Amino acid sequence: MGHDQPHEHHHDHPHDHHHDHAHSHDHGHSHAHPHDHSHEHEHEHEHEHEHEQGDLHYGKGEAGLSVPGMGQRQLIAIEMDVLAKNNALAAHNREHFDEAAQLVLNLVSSPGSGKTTLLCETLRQLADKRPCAVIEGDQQTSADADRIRATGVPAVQINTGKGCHLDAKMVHDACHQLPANEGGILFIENVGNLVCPASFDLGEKYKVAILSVTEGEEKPLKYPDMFAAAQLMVINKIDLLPYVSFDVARCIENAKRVNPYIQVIQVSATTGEGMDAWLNWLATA
Ligand SMILES: Nc1nc2c(ncn2[C@@H]2O[C@H](COP(=O)(O)OP(=O)(O)O)[C@@H](O)[C@H]2O)c(=O)[nH]1
Ligand SMILES: [Mg+2]
Repeated sequence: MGHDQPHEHHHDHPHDHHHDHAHSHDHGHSHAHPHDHSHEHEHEHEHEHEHEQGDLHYGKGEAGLSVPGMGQRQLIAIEMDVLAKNNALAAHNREHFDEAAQLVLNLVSSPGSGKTTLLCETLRQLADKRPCAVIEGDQQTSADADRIRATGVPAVQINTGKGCHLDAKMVHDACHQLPANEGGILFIENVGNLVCPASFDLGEKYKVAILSVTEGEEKPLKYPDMFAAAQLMVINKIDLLPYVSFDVARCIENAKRVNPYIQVIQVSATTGEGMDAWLNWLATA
């Protein structure tokens, strides 16, 4: 891929000339303006002709996304409403977590990066040292909660159905199913994807983004919201580095471009390499 195109990222800023169009067409009316896009499209051709022919960008309006038949203002109104309700519940969760002096971490990643494997190994290492509890989010099945329970740690599975992320209400409900965990750690494994969970505060102290070396070092740039929201990036499966062309230094550089403050730990959940650094991070988080 074109690693050496930093201008591409900087141009992708939401504040640009397309806004004027969205404003003039979208005065909060409830009916849709299907021509929003064709205008944006024409503009892209005028101003970005140096880009490859055929590239499309649907995230340049005020809402940052496109839904067929809906205007940008409508989308923003819906999103603000949903997020405001979620944020209020997340604040409520956070109060409970603080009262119980419980460290709560929201683990986010693509499917298969190794969240559950890392969790199981972490729980084994923390056994008899610190009480832990787990909330598992997946669209279907209780497979991951079963893997967690096999370690002896209480776990609640949340199935989101067609939903692509956990929200604060789900976590609130799940907490009522778990024993009190005073002074312990509550790990929340979110539904696997690098997009939707970024916007939803669950009341956690930190989001931890897990990226495995089989996924490619450019992922922080492709999914910047997730890495911007995370306190820590865990690079997992480092035991596979000899077999894949994954540039660790470049990955860290990419993550720091979207989040200069992000911390980074490299681990292998299966060989145990790097686990000490992760456990130390947990001890001081
Ligand atoms: N080689 C290697 N495989 C791993 C590692 N961590 C997880 N895996 C494997 O990756 C696959 C997905 O792991 P899982 O924990 O289910 O990922 P999740 O979807 O993020 O919860 C499984 O086959 C794991 O055995 C690791 O550090 N090294
Ligand atoms: Mg899992």
